[in-house]
Amino acid sequence: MKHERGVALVSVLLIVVLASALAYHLISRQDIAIASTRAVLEYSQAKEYALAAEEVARSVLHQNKASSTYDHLDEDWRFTIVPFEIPNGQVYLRIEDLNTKVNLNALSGQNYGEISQFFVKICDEVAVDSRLVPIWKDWIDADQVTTPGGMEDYEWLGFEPPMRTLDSLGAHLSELNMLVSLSSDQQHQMTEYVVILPTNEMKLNVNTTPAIVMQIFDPLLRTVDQMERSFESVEEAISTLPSLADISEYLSVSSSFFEVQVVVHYNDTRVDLTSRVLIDNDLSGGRLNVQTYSRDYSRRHFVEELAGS
Ligand SMILES: [Ca+2]
Repeated sequence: MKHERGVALVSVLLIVVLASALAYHLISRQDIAIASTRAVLEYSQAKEYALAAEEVARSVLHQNKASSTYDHLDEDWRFTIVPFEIPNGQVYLRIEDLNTKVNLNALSGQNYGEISQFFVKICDEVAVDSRLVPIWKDWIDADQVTTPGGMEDYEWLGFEPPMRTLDSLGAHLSELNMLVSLSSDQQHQMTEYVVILPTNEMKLNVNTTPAIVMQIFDPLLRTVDQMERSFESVEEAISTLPSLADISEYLSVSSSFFEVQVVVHYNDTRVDLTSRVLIDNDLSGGRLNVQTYSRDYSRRHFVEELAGS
């Protein structure tokens, strides 16, 4: 009898232990599910704040374009107030002009002979083999005619693994790494000079292009950062800086491409957004469009830089 009671007690204890373990397991799983749902919700909310900041930037750019025909560094879009305070967080926002760097896609356009010389100088500045210039040109131009020093499908198919050229405009600077090996320092330096825009036009805004890029065209332009630049026309800029006359066809006083950089801190979540926008001044329709053509959530921004602009 005693033995049977002992067995019953052990059985009851076993059931209690199993029930406790099951309850603990269920509670743990529920905690994980709650934490996971909270993370998803917070990320979605932070992403919405980032998109809202992009909308603010587009609106600032729209107002700027509607009010003046030229862009310079003392305009409102340069001084967007940061950070915006939001419930349980902050939003940092900065707008950068992209018509301040040499467009790599311009190598597939007109005037390859002249434009390639600008890129050769940039390669010299960042200590990259200038053979990159004809190789990149063949990579993005629509034809299969090999440029001197370049490579089209015929050459690329001989590699292991074999490759074929893109034959359309590049979309991201990282594509350069397909063609040549660049150190992270070289890549970083390259971004000071060049940009990839969804056009084969080369257009630099004389009011906003920094001296580091300007001096590629003439060493005398090394001092432009110390000047007040708010030229209303390219002719006015040339009258002050005569060496610009040689590259006047690549100059403008207004910009069409901008980059919007956003950082959102919301509770424990952070979202970094880099949006690129195109301002399309449809003169025939009388409409001004500020369109986002790319969004990237992978690039991390320095909040200090955004707050200090
Ligand atoms: Ca090609």
